[in-house]
Amino acid sequence: MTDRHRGEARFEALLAAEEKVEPPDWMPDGYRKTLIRQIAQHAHSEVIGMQPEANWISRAPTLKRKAILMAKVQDEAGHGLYLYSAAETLGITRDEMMRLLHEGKHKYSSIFNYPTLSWADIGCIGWLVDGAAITNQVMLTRCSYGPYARGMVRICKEESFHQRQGFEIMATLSRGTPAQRQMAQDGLDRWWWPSLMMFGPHDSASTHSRQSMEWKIKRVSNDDLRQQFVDMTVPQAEYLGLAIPDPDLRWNAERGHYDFGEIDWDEFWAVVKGNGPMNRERIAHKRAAWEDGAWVREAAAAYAARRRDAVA
Ligand code: FAQ
Repeated sequence: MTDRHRGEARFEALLAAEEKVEPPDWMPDGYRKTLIRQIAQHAHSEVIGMQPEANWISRAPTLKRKAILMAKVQDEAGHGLYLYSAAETLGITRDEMMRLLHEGKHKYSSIFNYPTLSWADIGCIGWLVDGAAITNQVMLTRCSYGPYARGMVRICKEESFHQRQGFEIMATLSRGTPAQRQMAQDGLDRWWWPSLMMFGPHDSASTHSRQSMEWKIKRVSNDDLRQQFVDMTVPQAEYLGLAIPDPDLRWNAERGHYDFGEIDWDEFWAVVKGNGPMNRERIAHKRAAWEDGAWVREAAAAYAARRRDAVA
């Protein structure tokens, strides 16, 4: 038996036994490539996702809300760092991931290409966007790749808190003045469909799902996760007294799930391909931050080199 055959057999055995594949283990090239693509995309989403929220730090309605929002945005930066570290264990450098993002060769979640126009949008990001993110990420705690799965455990705990803070903002606005209730409804009207798009194309149009599920990277399909999110969120909207902007939404007793309308897939693909309302601004801001921070990276690298020399 060659080394490659032994590696392949061990990889298959790990998957079958529900054990984790770890960085030194042999893995198929496609498995490594898929993980780098998905984890890098996920990390970029966390980092770009800081922008729409940071837009409201200086305008949060109270000092307490400002402190909470700052902590949340910092959490997202932390998630990005765990995820970049997880991707690095697969043999790609952080500089390379940044280059690919800045050149438009790496994607990030479509959701962060929409603007945050009011304070209610911060509530909607927590309630809906973090809600959708957790729905997707709970399954990733069972991903077959160890560093990604372990990173997701901590991220999910923090995302749950984020979801609660967003829901609390929405609850406060919904119980407020007519203008505040209107602001909450307007936020829901604009964030509902983009939140459903976060789960990706229909299973029939998903290029990676079948293979990723065979490799136990993904555990639940895009459409099944989207359905879980709708079933969880509709009663929450009812509790808030807000109307979900979908005339086709209704409970289907036979299926035991909510039926809902069709996503505008032309809009989804336009956003994914770089033509959403905020794509250009998001990448321009990200690149400027990377360039402005060059001196910090250089100073940190020089400090690390001096310490190495001192130890040697
Ligand atoms: N946006 O074959 P599939 C967050 C692409 S974190 C852009 O189904 P896959 C935290 C997909 O990449 C949110 N592109 O792909 C937070 C592929 O293109 P490619 C991010 C999308 O990978 C909250 C093509 O379409 N979460 O929100 C999208 O099997 C608040 C075909 O799709 C993650 O990244 C999309 N929505 O399934 C931060 C979770 N959907 O790569 C701040 C990890 C699909 O071949 C504030 N990722 N595409 O060029 C995943 O679970 C999966 O990658 C999916 C997509 C489910 C997103």
